[in-house]
Amino acid sequence: MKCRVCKAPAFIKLPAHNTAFCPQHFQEFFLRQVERTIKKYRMLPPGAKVAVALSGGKDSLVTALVLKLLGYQVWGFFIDLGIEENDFSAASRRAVEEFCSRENLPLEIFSLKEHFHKTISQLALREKKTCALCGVTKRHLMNEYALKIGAYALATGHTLDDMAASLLANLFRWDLHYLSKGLPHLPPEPGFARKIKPLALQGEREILAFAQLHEIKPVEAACPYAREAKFKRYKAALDMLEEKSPGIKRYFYEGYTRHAHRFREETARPPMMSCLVCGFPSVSPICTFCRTWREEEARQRMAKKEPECYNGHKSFEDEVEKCKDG
Ligand code: Q46
Ligand code: ZN
Ligand code: ZN
Repeated sequence: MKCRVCKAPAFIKLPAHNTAFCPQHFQEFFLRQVERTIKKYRMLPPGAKVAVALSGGKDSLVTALVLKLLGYQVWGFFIDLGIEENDFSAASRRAVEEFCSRENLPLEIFSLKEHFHKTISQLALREKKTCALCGVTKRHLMNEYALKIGAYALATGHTLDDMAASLLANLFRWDLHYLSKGLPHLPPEPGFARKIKPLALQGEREILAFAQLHEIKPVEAACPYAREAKFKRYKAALDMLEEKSPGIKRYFYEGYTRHAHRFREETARPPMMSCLVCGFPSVSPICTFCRTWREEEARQRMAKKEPECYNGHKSFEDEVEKCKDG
């Protein structure tokens, strides 16, 4: 197989695009593709300041590098979750620090242990839904960081495989709320930063090849709490379809982005109020983040508040129960 442009030996074959490239022309192709995605979904104006959520995995590191190469101001943000099993958090932190120092990118590290004297590992001892609370935690802190630095948008490393698999999962459940929120660009709302996913149309193979080309060294350890069996099944089903019909994942997801507004009309937003502790929008008087990490402060605030403001929940303990139930 030869490079489509220069006929040198191919470094990567891309069946979805019915083509192959040498390293140099793959690099140009990949950057052009991401640039098109950014333009297509009007994610960023030229040279904008972008907060990039870095986990230490290849997808978020590639997102940061691509945005840098496309001329955006990248500000890295890493959350140290304090997961000691598999050396997960320490190894992730090292991967992010090494990457940012090599690429000369500013990096802010937020340590849960330093700020709240608690970690995800400790939380996991008493909470069953570790991943759900970890997700809430990350989303809250990333949003806070993007707003704090005045970034035009908050970028995450979700790939085409991620977007297509969650679309499939949400369709199977007919989860209209999530079906309205699966777009690669979610505009800002009061209290919420703009959210973008620049790799939303890029497949894992291409991203892996780009990471190898740039000698990106992602964390190899896996989070011990990952329970992705169901999500992996959706990915495997899509991989099987992609093998038979190259390009089908992209067709599936891109088609959705044209029709997502139909789901939006169907889903009413729950009434928003401001969390009594952090002031960010919340569906209950104290947001899940503050209930989880600022328990004492949350308890004090709830004690001062009149019961009718509690959405029918009379005490902080009731609020915690509500959160546990999902
Ligand atoms: S870090 Fe957190 Fe993930 Fe680990 S505890 Fe679950 S959500 S699996 S991406
Ligand atoms: Zn070439
Ligand atoms: Zn809060």
